[in-house]
Amino acid sequence: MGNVFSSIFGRLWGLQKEIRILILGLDGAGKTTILYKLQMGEVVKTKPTIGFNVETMQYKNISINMWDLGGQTSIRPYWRCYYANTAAVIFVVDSTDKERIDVAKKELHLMLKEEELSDSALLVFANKQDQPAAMSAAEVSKALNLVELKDRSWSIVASSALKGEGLSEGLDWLIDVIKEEQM
Ligand code: G3D
Ligand code: MG
Repeated sequence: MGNVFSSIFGRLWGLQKEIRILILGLDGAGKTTILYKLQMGEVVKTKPTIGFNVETMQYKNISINMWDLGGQTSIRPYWRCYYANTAAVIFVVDSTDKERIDVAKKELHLMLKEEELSDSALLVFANKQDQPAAMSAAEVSKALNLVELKDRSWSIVASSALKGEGLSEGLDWLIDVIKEEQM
């Protein structure tokens, strides 16, 4: 994964512009594991001064904000300060969590309605593919109703953060889109 790290973020680095990415998903989906797997450096957990934890990561000109969705509707208005100039949203799904896939769907679509995210590309990781009971990427895509998304570049990629599989494929796609649409 060290190679993945240097090639992907080396390419982002070359863009010479601050890039903001949000990594979202229900708790336990695998967001933190994905960041560590990509060797993004230290993940800093902020003190929950306004009622929720935002983990932030800064690497060169990439700024990543990451938080857990679900059951947090009352504090959602505060998230706006993190939306501005967001190039991309990475939405991580635990593909084994069939019980909460509807919650994930609701949260995803609610988030994408935000005006400030209207130009953001969307990458979905159908994570935990190493588990036998995992839904396939196609099944997750259907459950999240991704085909309903209009006027947005999106893609879904099967991943196993545990094994480091699918991550570079997904990020490669995302970087190409960011380059095409925002540079
Ligand atoms: P979050 O940051 O989205 O809340 P985490 O999720 O990254 O903390 O991951 C939650 C749990 O799922 C962790 O297990 C982690 O190891 C596991 N996990 C993450 N990605 C994968 C994956 O691709 N496959 C499998 N099998 N497990 C994964 P623990 O046991 O530490 O709670
Ligand atoms: Mg986490």
